[in-house]
Amino acid sequence: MSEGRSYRFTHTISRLPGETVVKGLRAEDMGDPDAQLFQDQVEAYVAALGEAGVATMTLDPLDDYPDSVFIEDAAVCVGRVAIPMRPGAPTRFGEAKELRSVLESTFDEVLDLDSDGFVDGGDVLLTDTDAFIGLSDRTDEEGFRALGHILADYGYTPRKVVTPADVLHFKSDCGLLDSETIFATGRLADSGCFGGYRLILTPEGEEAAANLIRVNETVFLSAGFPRSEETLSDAGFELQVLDTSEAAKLDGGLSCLSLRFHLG
Ligand code: CIR
Repeated sequence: MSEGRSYRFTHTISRLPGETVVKGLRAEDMGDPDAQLFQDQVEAYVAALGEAGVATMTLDPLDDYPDSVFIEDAAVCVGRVAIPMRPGAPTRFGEAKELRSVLESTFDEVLDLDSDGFVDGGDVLLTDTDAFIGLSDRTDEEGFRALGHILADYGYTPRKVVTPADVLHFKSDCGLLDSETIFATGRLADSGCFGGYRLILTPEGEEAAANLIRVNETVFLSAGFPRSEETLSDAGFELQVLDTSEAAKLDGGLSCLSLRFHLG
């Protein structure tokens, strides 16, 4: 079933952070992000995505939503279909509605979750065949059921998994490297959730490197994780290292900063 659909993309959508990004949610205060530097980092990220072979779209900041730069949480995209999420943080719930007109003009179909539950895109890892959906502080059983129901129609097997305690999103701790291989932290892999996949473990102490993305032939990795870089280069992946220091201050990483999809 659609070999490579989990990482072969033609398009991305990102959103620039606005001035209010300094009010973004965080589990632990490491200081506010610098709004200008954050914007520069998102622009560099979008340029790098373009070099990986996708057409990029960059949306204006939404000042009413300090966390809206983390656009991945507001929708899940499968081919020509977009599914707005129901973000689990009250200050983020409206982001999906703000995104809707862009989704409607970009995708053939926009499908709504049939649920009062909650699900954040950051808790959803799509492989070519499976949809891992992590229950977390942001994603609940009802959200899992509703999203799993839609994704099953597109050939994905929904797999209910659990985001580790004290970890924001399932994908904070893992990223897809190819159709069979996942880069994951030991604390997540230890839960045994990745049966059927080859795992490369994130080196201890470099857990934040796990939130990587693959786009076509390029694996994007956050800067500052030399052992992860070595491990992934040795495994034969083509790496592009990007500075995500400002996103990290709000518990975000590479996957959160774009919606990636294939309009084939
Ligand atoms: C939040 O707490 O919702 C944001 N500060 C960070 C969201 C990161 N998104 C992601 O991991 N997909």
